[in-house]
Amino acid sequence: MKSLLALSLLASFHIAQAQTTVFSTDFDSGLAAPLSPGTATLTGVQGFDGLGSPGNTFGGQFLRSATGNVVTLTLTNLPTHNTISLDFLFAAIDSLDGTGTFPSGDFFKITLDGNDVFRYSFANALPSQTQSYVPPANVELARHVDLGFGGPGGYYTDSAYDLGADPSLENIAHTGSVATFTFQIEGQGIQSIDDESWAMDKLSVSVSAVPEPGMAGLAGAGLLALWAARSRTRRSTRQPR
Ligand SMILES: [Ca+2]
Ligand SMILES: [Ca+2]
Ligand SMILES: [Ca+2]
Repeated sequence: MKSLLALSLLASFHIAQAQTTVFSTDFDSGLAAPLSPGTATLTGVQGFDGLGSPGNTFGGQFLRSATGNVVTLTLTNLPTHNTISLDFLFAAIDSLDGTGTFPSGDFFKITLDGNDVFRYSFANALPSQTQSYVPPANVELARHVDLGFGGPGGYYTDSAYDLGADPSLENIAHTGSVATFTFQIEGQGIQSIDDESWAMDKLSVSVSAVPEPGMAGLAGAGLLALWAARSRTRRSTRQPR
């Protein structure tokens, strides 16, 4: 068991060590070329300013989108990797309506190379609405508070999330030299931007090269040999009893 623990620690150490940031933007000095915003625009963050953790907060401008619009991020010439990770701050703005029939049916969806990697509804308007997204630890930054745009009050409260802290967007299996992410709120609840919208800030993508199975096997074999040697030593010292 000790050797297995050591091996898993070794593996996680390698994953952490090999993270390479391949794209990063705070949206404050324009729109980076790999982003195709559709109808989304750079907009001041209003009351979202400062939400987040030290070094990773909303500020300046973010990319604000109407529901129904698709924002695309296309990264090319990626270094050799086995996994890809997505980090960003997500602003759920105004009266998003969660799961249900119109005006509900507001699902934030992220795809990677055409496959869904995230799809959950978000609800801001009424406490009785159903939000399918249940934030893991350290993800929720604000919920049902007035952070600007429509409102204040009424149906137009807002929420904020650090989706970079959601493990489901970390170390997604990926090996291709091109990665295409899309971001959108879709579903039957799509309404105009003065009623509901969303935004992203502090967007970054990193890739990691985990050890090849052969390398991990060699390390594991070495640890097992060490464990076996120590076991033999322990047995031999016990034998006189
Ligand atoms: Ca910003
Ligand atoms: Ca608002
Ligand atoms: Ca809606």
